[in-house]
Amino acid sequence: MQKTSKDTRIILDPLGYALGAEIRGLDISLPPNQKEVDAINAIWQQHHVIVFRGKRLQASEIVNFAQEFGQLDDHSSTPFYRHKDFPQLLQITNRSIDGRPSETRNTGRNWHSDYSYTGRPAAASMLYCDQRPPIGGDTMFANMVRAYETLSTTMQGIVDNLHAVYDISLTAGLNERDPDKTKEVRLLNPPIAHPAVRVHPRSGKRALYVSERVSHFHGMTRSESRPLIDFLCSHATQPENIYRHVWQEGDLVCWDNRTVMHIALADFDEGKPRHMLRATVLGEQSGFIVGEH
Ligand SMILES: O=C(O)CCC(=O)C(=O)O
Repeated sequence: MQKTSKDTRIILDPLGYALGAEIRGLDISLPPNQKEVDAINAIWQQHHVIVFRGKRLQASEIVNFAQEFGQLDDHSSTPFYRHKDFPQLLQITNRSIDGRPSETRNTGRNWHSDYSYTGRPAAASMLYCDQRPPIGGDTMFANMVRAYETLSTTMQGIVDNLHAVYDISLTAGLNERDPDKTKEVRLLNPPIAHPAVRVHPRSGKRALYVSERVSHFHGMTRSESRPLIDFLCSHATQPENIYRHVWQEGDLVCWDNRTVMHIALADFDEGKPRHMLRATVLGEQSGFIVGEH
């Protein structure tokens, strides 16, 4: 199915049943005009993940494009992994950085929404594929609006009243990183409680906001919380609720962290380079520090 927006000549191809759409007809090496931004935002709100395929971009072009969609994070909550000239770009790579083995090679190996462990969880992320392994290195996305809407009304009522405590220590791969940097990153990001249902500021849609980086629900013990966290995560990640992106070099994949969670799969030969750059659009202030480590 194809739909064309008359004003912008944007072509839209849905990629998945639950979420995901490819946008064609736009040269993303140039900053979009306001009409194009509005058209992209409308598609993004409906499909949650949007994909621009196969356009080789410079770091500056990624930043110029991304900043049309909101204020970009300078990644100060994870300061060691930023692009040296563009702090608005986080390097997710298994190439060496500054002559040292990369510590972000295993970023994203459990289901999460970006920067949920901060007081300003990301609104959106835009991930550019500079280099991909010959096979695999895919990323999967889950539609958290659909996950919420397919809960029973009783369960919706329960999660509506919960705050989920996000703990950066549950970030997959953290323990493989330099212990001093990890300690600093933990101090920068103490455990924080966010509403377990996030309301999208533009669409007003309610989305489940619980991931594998939740340690417990505020006011509940960890053992009380565990079965509910596990249930909600497995409910949200059922195959029919997923879009799986198979990367090509030059792809820019943009997801809305308020309505989607994602996971980076380790389904590739670690000896082959995979190099990605991520721009992160800041979200609203949210949550309260719970003061436990
Ligand atoms: O490398 C990927 O495919 C995704 C990385 C990730 O999980 C993230 O940027 O939050």
